[in-house]
Order: sequence, then structure tokens, then C-alpha cells
Amino acid sequence: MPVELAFRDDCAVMTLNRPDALNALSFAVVGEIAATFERVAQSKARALIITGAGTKAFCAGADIKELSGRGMAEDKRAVENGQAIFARLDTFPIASVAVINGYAFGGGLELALACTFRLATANAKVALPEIKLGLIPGYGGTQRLPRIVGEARALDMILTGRTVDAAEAERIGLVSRIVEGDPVEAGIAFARGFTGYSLPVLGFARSAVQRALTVPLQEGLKIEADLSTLAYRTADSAEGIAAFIEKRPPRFRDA
Ligand code: CO8
Repeated sequence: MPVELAFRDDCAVMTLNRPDALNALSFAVVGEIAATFERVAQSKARALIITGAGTKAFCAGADIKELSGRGMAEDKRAVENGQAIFARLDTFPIASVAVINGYAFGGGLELALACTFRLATANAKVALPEIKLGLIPGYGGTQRLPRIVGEARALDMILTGRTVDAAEAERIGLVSRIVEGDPVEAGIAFARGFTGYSLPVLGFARSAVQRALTVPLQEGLKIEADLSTLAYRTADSAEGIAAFIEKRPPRFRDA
């Protein structure tokens, strides 16, 4: 299967599995990613880990052989479809963690940019090289990269198409950290940092932060006030506060 799904501990693990083509995103693979996301959304998983099979690549981007020979309407439909599938992660019930274990180029990096978190192995290399094909990123790269690393760094990567190594990716905040050992284990270990907390409250926090870069400050503060007030109304906040006072670990129930 070109997209594999497994469940480990509290996590769903989605693996892009076309190592001979560096896990490139054919249209069929993009469709399978969409279906896999929905299976994960219906599951009991508390985090989604995404990585690539093999040691060489997370994902080398769109399958270049499929990119030519279509009409304008078909090109637009393909881009909008890819954007919508990756954007599903924004409204996903759980946080997602891309573990970039090798090349993440073009659409592969755009998939990682759509995740809540990005980790990188030491051999990771990331780029938006579309300009070299006479294209621009079409699966969210021009919009998400500047929000993560700032306008100047995003333009530097998108206009030159240059490759950024793991150390630089960490320095500019494109990835949260560089990890060692097995990528899936590293992703699960990272996810353990939040999977024990209340899922609805984690969702409020993600929603509030997501809005920070898209609305004016006053509106963002209102969103924060509303979501913060909602968090106070949860049984989990009553439990968290009581557990602190009683000096015991909290037992969150996602309620
Ligand atoms: N698509 C299809 N096959 C690929 C791709 C790809 N993106 N990348 C690599 N492969 C294949 C190669 O053809 C090769 O296959 P074979 O052995 O049969 O010849 C195999 O994977 C191994 O690749 P290399 O021999 O090239 O491996 P290297 O280690 O020498 O190089 C690189 C690795 C640097 C990653 C190199 O393969 C490369 O530059 N690949 C292309 C990367 C790229 O340009 N990706 C961006 C594509 S554009 C994009 O993603 C835009 C998406 C959004 C727009 C949507 C528009 C509809």
C-alpha cells in the first residue's frame, strides 16, 4: 500500500510508502492520504504521526510525471483538491506531527507544513523547488511557509528553490527539533508531551493559536477570551485544578 496506517500507543502512524519513488505524491497517493485522514479522525488516536518509508525520503513532492499535459481547469482542480486535503489537518480533531526523515521537497514539504508540528532527522533536507520546474508551490507552501518562518525566509526558499538542511531548518523554526533514532519512535515520544491532556482543551488551544496569524489582535483576543471561557466550563478543567490542589495526577476524560 502506498499509504500505510498503523496504531501505536495513543498515536496513529501514517507512512508514505513508495520508497522507490522517494514516496512521491501521485494523485492516487493524495487520494489515499485523504481517506487515511478520515480513518484517523474516526479513531481513538490522540495524535497523528506522519513519516516516509525507507531511510532516504519523507516525500519528494508531487509525482513529476503526472504534472504535465492537463488543461487549465484540471490543473486548478488538482491544486484545490490537494490544498483541501492538506487543510483538513487544520480542523483535525487531534494534533499532527510530521517526522521529516530525509528529503521533504515540494508537496512533501507542504504536507509537513500543514501539520501541527515538524521534527527532522539529522539527514533531513527540505525545499520548495517548484520554481526549477517553472511552477510555484500549489499545496499551501506560499501561504504556510511565511507564517512559520517569516516572509523573507519564505521568499528566499521559494524564489531560489534551494535546499535547507536539518540544522538550518531548526534554526529558522521550520522544524521544532532534530531527533535521533527511529523516526516513528521519535514522533511518538514527542507526541507523549501532549497526548495525556484533555482533547477538547488541546483543540481550543490549537484553534486560538491558528487564528493568531489570520485576524487582527483585538479579534484574536476576543477569540482567546471565548475559548478560554469555554475551557473553564469543561469537566477536565475542574479535574485539573482539583488534582493540583490535592497534589495528585489529574485524570482527564476529554469532557
Ligand atoms: N516524482 C516522481 N519520482 C521521483 C520524484 C518525484 N517528485 N523524486 C524522485 N523520484 C524518483 C526518481 O525518478 C528516481 O526513480 P528511478 O530510480 O526510477 O529513476 C528515484 O525516485 C530516486 O530519485 P533520484 O535518483 O533522483 O535520487 P537522488 O538521491 O539522486 O535525488 C532528489 C533525490 C534530490 C530528491 C531528487 O530525486 C529530486 O530532485 N526529485 C524531485 C524533487 C522535486 O522537484 N519535487 C517537487 C515536485 S513539484 C511539487 O511537489 C509541487 C506540488 C504542488 C503543485 C501541484 C500541482 C498540480
